[in-house]
Amino acid sequence: METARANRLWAHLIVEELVRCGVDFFCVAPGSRSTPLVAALAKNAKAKSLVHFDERGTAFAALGYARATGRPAAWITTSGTAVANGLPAIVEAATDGVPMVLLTADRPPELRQTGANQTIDQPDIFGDFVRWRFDLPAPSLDVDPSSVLTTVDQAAYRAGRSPKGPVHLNLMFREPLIPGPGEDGAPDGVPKRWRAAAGPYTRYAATEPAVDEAEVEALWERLRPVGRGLVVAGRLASRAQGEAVEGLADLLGWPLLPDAGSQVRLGGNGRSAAFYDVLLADGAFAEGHAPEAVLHFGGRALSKRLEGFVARHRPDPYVVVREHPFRLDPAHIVTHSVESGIEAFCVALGRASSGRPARSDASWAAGWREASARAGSALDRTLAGRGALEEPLVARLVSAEIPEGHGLVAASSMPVRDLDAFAVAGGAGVPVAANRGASGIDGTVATAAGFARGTGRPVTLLIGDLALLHDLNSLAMLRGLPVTVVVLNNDGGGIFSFLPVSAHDSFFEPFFGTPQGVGFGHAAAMFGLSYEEPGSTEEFLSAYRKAISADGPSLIEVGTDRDGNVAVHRELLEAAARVEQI
Ligand SMILES: Cc1ncc(C[n+]2csc(CCOP(=O)(O)OP(=O)(O)O)c2C)c(N)n1
Ligand SMILES: [Mg+2]
Repeated sequence: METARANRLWAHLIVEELVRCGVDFFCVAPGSRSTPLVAALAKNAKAKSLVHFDERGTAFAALGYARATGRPAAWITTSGTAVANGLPAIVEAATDGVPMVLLTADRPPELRQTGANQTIDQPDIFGDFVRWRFDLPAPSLDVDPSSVLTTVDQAAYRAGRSPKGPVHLNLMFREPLIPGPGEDGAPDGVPKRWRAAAGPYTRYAATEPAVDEAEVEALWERLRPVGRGLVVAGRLASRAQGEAVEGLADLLGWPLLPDAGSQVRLGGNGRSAAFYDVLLADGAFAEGHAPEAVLHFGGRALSKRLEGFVARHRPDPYVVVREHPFRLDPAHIVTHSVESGIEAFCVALGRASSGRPARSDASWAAGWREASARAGSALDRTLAGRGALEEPLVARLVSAEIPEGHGLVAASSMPVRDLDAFAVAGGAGVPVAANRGASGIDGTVATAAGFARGTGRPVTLLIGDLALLHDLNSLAMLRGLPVTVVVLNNDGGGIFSFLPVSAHDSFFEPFFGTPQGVGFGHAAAMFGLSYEEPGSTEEFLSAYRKAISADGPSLIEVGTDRDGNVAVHRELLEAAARVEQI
């Protein structure tokens, strides 16, 4: 049975080589064509796996794992539409520079384009959303097995080097797929040099994009005379990056505006303008605080008000520093775009500043900081005054309560925006993940499952009702994981009530509001999550504290009202603006 032996050998090489490259977490859904890969995975003592029945979920779990660890996970699927189900997560990973290794099983060439069962055109299915793709031939003992190893090494390297992202290996397997249980010994034909070693067959020395020193010097000369500059910390991959950006803001003497995904919005150093989004809602403040320069790090910031503010004032210089080469300039006003490791750039700029200190205006930075602190107090007073469990209050309570050592995932739509705008300025500096590359509301529960596995921490997921319904079956992945799902159930898409379309009474509700009229108690029971439906702040706090200290998953459902939610947002912003005008 040469075919089965060749399949076993190649699958063993692929799984073991990925592990040697540091890709040791495999997200798997059941299927037949991928049998050789799954059999090799099951026998590899160093590999860890997450098994779930839905490929869309396993792909998002791989994404969440990589967000937690900075390392790619591998995604194994059978052939056909199973492969297509990976696309949403792959789009998000490609857009946000998250590494991932896709292993899709396929039929051999004689069955392609023949109408054979579960056979579709797979090799280029992900188009430009993968950084690299390769269609391996069906395993054969006549092909040098070293070629399999060098292909895997190239794939792992291309996923992890700049620009990071998904890579795709399409893997054809001919039947019989694996040897029978009786003939199930170790694979033979393993390259000798590799068998004797513990590391990868080809070791890639990765280069980090480093910025030319002369460029950095010139940039510092542009930045140092600026009196009124802003540092924006957009979405960053780690706490270390966030802290490096905090340090640079101090060096410049400019206020730091930390996005919810910056890893320093929660548990920051106390010197940032955490409530900048709330401040910018106040037209007078925004007009009186025009920046001369902006230095932006990482992914796009969530705040639409910040985007509009910067576009209106057209700061010059406006510098964007990112770890990949892609443009971040929706308003077409960026003057310098720097591709660099975030920490490396901060170190380089620090070096360039030596002996040539920044000449910032101290009252400018203090002005932002003090206004932000006043806004924070105004939010507390207003929320306490209302008493009811409103969406911004729940986001604020979670940010204040979540302990060190935990992790937080925020869904697209209002949950992540409320966290951005209304989270407390202090709190624990927990890692925060949000799928804001392409801002989908899909796959969020699965992302949280992968994030929990990757961080090894208890995780809180703050999510809207539609996003939870969208990924309901991923609740099955939470079994045994300490994940607390806090669902803000406003019976539909609450974000749309903030848009001009909400004035169109004749069609708004059925097409945008989209009320589903569901509660999540039955889903919690179906998937084995403990369930609470608190009706007051006290009940929420007690349910949340209990849930986050449990070993298993919990679901806390908070019922809110979409119209009331618009009103409370308005009230909070007005209260903060009023403080400024006193
Ligand atoms: C996959 C996907 N489909 C549609 C959208 C458009 N969309 C943005 S927000 C939103 C509503 C989300 O509702 P919910 O999760 O309940 O959050 P809420 O708006 O109520 O805060 C939709 C449908 C999207 N971002 N992603
Ligand atoms: Mg909703």
